[in-house]
Amino acid sequence: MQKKIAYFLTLTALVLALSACGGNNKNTENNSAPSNAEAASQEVVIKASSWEFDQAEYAVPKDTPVKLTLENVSGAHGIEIVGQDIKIRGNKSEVVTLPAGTYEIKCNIMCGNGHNKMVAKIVVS
Ligand SMILES: [Cu+2]
Repeated sequence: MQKKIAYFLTLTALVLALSACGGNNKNTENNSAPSNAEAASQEVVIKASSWEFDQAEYAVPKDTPVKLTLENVSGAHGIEIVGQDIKIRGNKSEVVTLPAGTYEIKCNIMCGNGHNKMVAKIVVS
């Protein structure tokens, strides 16, 4: 249930971000759901091809909203940040904020022979 709500909020934030034409300055002072869609300080692009990611490790600043973009160079792939309930499928972006640590990412779309080899790390510090 919690996951569905989080997913819905993310989706809503994305739709708002896409449809915002500058006039929507709604300040969400809601402690439980910080609006971080507009505050991403940087973008981290993860390029996926069959069957590997373009880097073994991706560096991300801790506790900072970062726009995570998945780019499929060849094949159809997704990413899942293990233990963080963050999933991106296809050529999409998501703003994420991660606490310090090292996280495993893996492809979450069954993409063929090398699917199981599609792993990398996100190092948050
Ligand atoms: Cu895969």
